[in-house]
Amino acid sequence: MSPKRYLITSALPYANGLKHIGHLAGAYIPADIYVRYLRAQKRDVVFVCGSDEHGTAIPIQAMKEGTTAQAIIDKYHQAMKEDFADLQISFDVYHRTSDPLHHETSREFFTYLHDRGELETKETEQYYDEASSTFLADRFIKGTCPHCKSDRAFGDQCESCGTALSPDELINPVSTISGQAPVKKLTSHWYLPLAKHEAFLKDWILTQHKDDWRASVVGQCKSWIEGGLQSRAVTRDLNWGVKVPLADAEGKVLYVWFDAPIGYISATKQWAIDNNKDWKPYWYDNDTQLVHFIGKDNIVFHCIIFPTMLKLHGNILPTNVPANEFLNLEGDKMSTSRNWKLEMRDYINDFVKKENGGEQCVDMLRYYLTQIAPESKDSEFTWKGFQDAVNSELVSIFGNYVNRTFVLMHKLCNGKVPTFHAEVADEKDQQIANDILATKEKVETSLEQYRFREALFEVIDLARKGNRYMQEKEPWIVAKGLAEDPSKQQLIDNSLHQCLQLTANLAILIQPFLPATAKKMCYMMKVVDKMLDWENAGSMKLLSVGYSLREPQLLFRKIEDQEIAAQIEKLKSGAMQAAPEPAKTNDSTAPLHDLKAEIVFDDFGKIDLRTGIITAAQKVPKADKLLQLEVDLGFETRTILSGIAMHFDPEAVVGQKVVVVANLAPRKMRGIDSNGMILMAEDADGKLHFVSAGEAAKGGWKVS
Ligand code: B3M
Ligand code: ZN
Repeated sequence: MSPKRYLITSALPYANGLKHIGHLAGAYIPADIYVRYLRAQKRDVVFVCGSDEHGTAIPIQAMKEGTTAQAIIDKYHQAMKEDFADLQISFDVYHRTSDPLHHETSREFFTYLHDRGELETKETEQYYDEASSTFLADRFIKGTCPHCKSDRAFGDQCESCGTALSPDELINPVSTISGQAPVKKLTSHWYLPLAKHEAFLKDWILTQHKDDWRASVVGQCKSWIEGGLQSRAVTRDLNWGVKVPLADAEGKVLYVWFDAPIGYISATKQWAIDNNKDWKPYWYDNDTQLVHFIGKDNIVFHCIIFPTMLKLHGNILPTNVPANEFLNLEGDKMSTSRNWKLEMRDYINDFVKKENGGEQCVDMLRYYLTQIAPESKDSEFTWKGFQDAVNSELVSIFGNYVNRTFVLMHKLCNGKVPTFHAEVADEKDQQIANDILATKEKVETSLEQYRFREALFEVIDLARKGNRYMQEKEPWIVAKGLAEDPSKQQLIDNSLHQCLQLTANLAILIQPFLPATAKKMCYMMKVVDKMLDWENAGSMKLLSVGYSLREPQLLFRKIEDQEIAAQIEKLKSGAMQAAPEPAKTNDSTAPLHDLKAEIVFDDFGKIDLRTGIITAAQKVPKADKLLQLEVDLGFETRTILSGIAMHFDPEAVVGQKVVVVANLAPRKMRGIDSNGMILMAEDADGKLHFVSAGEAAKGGWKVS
């Protein structure tokens, strides 16, 4: 018995910056596939999301961009909403937590818990900035890290070594607002006493859901519960967020992780208002399946804290929380501070919005991100992997199958769906029909267990079987004997009839994953979208005999080598402009033997290395990391941008004899053309040193 209705949520992204493909692969694409599948089954489903516009992340971004918190959320809310729409993530509502409806909903929720005595209050001492008369959230306190001694440490985490910190651990703390040393002051807050709910959480997660939730999710919850459940503060001293709805709570707001998940409820309310529906059954009726799609860093909030809140508030609990692991990029973790990332927007601009792009490029990305989805362990996006997935699977298997079917049908069957002559059918014709039905069932099982990679694999595998079937039947060879034996047309008809019915089935099965492709296939088959209803899958009568079909269109274009090379280059030059990665480890030998793959002498021979003398140096405006250098190569003077500004003052490098990669393709950064690259050596502490050509060197000597 299937449930009466579904409420599907994707994590509400912080409105403090554009989101990258790791987010997309983790919480948005799988949710969208699931929702499209449910819709194709005509289930009652609402898909909600929205921007998370509270928390310290917002005012901090405002400080960075020199603007107001309001301007930040307005900018990024709009941008994220557009990016999701461009990538065909089909939310029924994309709400925002700054909306009055959300403030009201969150306050009601807090009040309900408060009035029933479910929250405790505690007084603690917290850092206070006297200059600005505010309590300081952890992120607003900076100091020296007690572990690595870096001064890039904050009250919640050290940016250099990554250790989680509390403000008390910082050496020489200062306020990031005033720059002054903060003082300790008493403050009181409301807490959710999780320990009181331990028995419930244990039973609900570790017993009831131990088999149907992902092992990684249950595992994280288990270690949290077993580590001892602490009371969690649900309010903060901050002037940005949902005001605490109590008389004695001046200057206090709800903690962002208290109000953000309530955002799912507010979004549902907004959807109900917009569509003249009732939102209540989606949050109160036990016959609703609530599923949260998130990344693994949000597990505790969605599996422990929010469910406890929901239970106390009388709501239903999530049926599943299919959290994904992380997606790495070209051999490294994605990181905003190191600028090692691929933003959704970059992909949209470089592929979707290009002349040969469009919706097919949306589907190409959706395909690859599903194929490598980090469902059970971290996985990796590589541009080469993207190219291979598109060229050797989408183009060569799926696209090729559909195209061949259409071309042959036009050539051998007058552009019409041919009759199936049962009297000459063989077991291969039957086998392909069986394969279709079996695939449908496998895709259903996989999707219902949130195994999206596996489901997609089955669909592609069916196209692979279609190619094999066609190859075995070879109707184009059979056609050569037609003049001698016209009855052979029946064999041709049978194979193309089956191939066409398979094409129609492929459109249904691929639709949740690649919606634009399915639509294009419907256009080619001259059928309405209704044919894509899931219940039609498995049928060998989707296209009527004698029906004439359109000329084929290419479903996917190839990804060229140059496109891949350009993206890798862009990624690397972007990262070069970001802060140099601080040394991650105290083990000073570790990174040094990390040799790259072997190359042959010819590879090395392509690089033209020359000696040069730096004759002038200046900082590049608005780029903390870059120095603009003039380098005398003897035969000419070059402008070269180098990411060394954090290590050297401009004055200190003038006169330096250096080694230059002289034949590197020019690259524009911050509007300046950089013509070459200076060789630098990095020691185990992450400090940079010039590779010197020796004191006697003149500009232009060859180095080999
Ligand atoms: N904004 C954190 C994140 O984007 C947070 C999710 C809220 S979901 C209710 O990872
Ligand atoms: Zn540190």
